[in-house]
Amino acid sequence: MMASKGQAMIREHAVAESAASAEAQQRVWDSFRRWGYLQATLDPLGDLEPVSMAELDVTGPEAEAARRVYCGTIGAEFMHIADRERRLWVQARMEEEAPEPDRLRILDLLIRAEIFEQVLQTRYLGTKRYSLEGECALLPLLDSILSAAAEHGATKGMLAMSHRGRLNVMVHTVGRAAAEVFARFEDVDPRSTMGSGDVKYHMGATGDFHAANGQDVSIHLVSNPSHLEAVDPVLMGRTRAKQMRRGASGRKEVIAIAMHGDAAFAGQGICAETLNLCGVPGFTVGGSVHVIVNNLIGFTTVPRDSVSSRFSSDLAKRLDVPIFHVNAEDPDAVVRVGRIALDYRYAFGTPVIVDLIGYRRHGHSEVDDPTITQPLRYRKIEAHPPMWQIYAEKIGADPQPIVKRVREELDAAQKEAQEIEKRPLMRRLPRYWSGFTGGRYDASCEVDTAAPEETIAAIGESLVTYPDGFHIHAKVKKLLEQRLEMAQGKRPIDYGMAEALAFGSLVLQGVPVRLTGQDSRRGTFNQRHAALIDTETEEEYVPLEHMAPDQAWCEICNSPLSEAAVLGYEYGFSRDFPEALVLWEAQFGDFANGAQIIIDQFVVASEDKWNLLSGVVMLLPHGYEGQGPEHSSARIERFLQLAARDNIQICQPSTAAQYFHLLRRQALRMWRKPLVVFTPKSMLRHPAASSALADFTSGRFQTVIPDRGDGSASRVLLCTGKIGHELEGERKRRQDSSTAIIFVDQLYPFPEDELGAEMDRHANAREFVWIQEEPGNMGAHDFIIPQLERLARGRAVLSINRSESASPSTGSSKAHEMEQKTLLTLAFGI
Ligand SMILES: Cc1ncc(C[n+]2csc(CCOP(=O)(O)OP(=O)(O)O)c2C)c(N)n1
Repeated sequence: MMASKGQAMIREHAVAESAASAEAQQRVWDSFRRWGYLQATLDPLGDLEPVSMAELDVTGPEAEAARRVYCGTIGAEFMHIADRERRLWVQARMEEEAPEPDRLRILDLLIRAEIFEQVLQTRYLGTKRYSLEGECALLPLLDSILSAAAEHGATKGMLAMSHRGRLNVMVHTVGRAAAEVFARFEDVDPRSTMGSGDVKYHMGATGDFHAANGQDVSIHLVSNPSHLEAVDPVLMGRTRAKQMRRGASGRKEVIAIAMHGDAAFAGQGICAETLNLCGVPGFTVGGSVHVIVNNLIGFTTVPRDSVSSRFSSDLAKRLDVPIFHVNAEDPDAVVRVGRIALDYRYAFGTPVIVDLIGYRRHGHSEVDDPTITQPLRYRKIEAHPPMWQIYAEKIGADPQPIVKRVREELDAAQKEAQEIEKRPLMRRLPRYWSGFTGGRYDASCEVDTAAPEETIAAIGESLVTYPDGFHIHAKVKKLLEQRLEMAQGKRPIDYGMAEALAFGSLVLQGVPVRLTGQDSRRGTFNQRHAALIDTETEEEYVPLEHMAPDQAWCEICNSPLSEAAVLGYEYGFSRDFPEALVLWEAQFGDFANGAQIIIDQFVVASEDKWNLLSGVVMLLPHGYEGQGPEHSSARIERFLQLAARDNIQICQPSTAAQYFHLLRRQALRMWRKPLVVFTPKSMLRHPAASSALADFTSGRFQTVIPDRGDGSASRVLLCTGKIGHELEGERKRRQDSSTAIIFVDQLYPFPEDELGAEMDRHANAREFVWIQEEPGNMGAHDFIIPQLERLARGRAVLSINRSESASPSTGSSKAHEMEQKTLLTLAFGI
């Protein structure tokens, strides 16, 4: 039967109305999806007030349903993610019915966390432990994250965190025995820690986590310094190294979990630098998990004074990644978020952020009174019951039997602690560290670093070979032709080629090479050209990756414009790839101080503090060439001041062959020490610094380059780096035969025997003159003069340098030239 015109109109009207109402409902839901987190109930103490939003000022059943999802104890920020599939993924997980958690497992962890702190408090009153109380939900959160990771195939969890709750996490997540942690509170024999070791809440720890599904996940909590967040890039570098060791399944098997303080995450620039590494191919770890242990305070400073936006997590909004805020006093929501976060990481391979909002029951440490600065908040906290009590009541469980059992366990552990031998615990390193050594230098570690002539020729061939049809840039083609001639002994070998030969020979010997830095693929000074670029397609070809089918891998990557995060990353990488040559290159050495915390806290001190070795190399272009105060000095003086007990090596190779042998020495010796190399700029292609092929096929790195004369000089100039070549040029110009020039290519460990012998050889010398380009208060001056005075055996030791200065160099190239001329004149004139 045909419908009448009137009936059809009614139907059309109804359809339009329902479409309009579906659209309106959609709008309501979308408003909550986008803004709901601003009105979510996130702060257990209610100090974080909801933001009033016109978009959320709606009523009706749809609004109520959306409000329940998005303004409860989870606040999800995900609508800024550009990829619709990812937004829909988060939306679906938020809007599905919350799964039933294992509430007794949660309760057990909450009780354990709290009672552990209480036992420490009563037994070791007056010691700092940086209690987790107020944020005990961190334990169920980590439990949920790691259990989910185990289901996804993770076998290794790499964790980093600062002081807060660290001891608790060591016991309950990393699986260390409580007795072991207690033992660190007992008196340690001072003779075993003098001048080394670290406080208990910085030490790393390794153990096993027992996931909910019964699987074990091996956990490593990374050692970290007091400098908040400095460990972040180290964690990422270590994770990448461990992933690479496992090959294709590495990203699935190894997961990085970084915990942050709310004040530190907002304030420390290294967090931004580290997050920015996440999607860069040479640095990605396939998604890291970040937990902000947000107690809404940093020491005595409230969020108003420590972050310019509502959440300290806002920093992470620069990335296309979800942020989940969650009220720490709703443990069911906390574990749900942990699960969603992990599933997201495994679905999309990006970082994910969990902002766990709770409070801090005590002061910054337990010996600190917080009522002076936050009297009202702390009055509230004092009246607030511990989380496990609230939770037990909520789920209707009797907590007392668990409390009793945990207390008994911890009492027994504390007794056991008194019996444990009172010395710092040394951790066993992974197997791949076996054979490598640290400690004091011993000449028996030296190895042959020369390469046979045929090998050099073959490497040379491979280095200049690229696929048929590859459109090579005319300038690069010329450079490659020259490199081939260098490898064939037809022209002297320059630094760029020396480095390529070092890398090429190492990968052929099975030693992997990883070099990162700003513009490192081409090289700041147009000297490297590790990647050839097709002029028609911009396709890249890296000859070092195609040397031989069974070669080791070679990664030469441009890095983001960061020093701290990238050096931290490479330091971390070197910690888990000791058999590789791992290098970080500064654009100019002057910028390395952007990574000062990494240098001070990790590179130079980690062996002393934590007995952890690294062979990371820092390439720092250095030299006074009239380019101004920030393009002259890598601050030799600072590195020398940091050197003690053979903790690092500080070298300035004065020729291409020296550089070749130095790099190979670093990789092939089993002695693992960070190496700081002051590298050249203008000298990169200078004939005086180039070397003959024979210097690569024989010899090794010389810590001291003796004068070429017969030892009859009456005056001896000692120097390091570029100035030495300038002095040699000046000596030649003057036809001076009474002056000797000695290059000190290794400043530390100080080559006492080699330099002493060379100084002794100059028996007629009346004086020894240290000459440097740097001002008198910089460079090697203060370090080396006392050493020279000792080795001169009573003969005069003088020095020539630029006048003391607050800034490393003049900004005027004319003034620079005059100064440089004066240095040379003085060198031969006084
Ligand atoms: C780089 C750095 N600056 C300053 C300090 C001193 N300091 C130690 S803890 C702390 C407050 C940290 O607050 P937050 O990050 O919120 O972590 P919480 O202690 O509240 O867990 C400060 C300023 C430090 N350790 N590191």
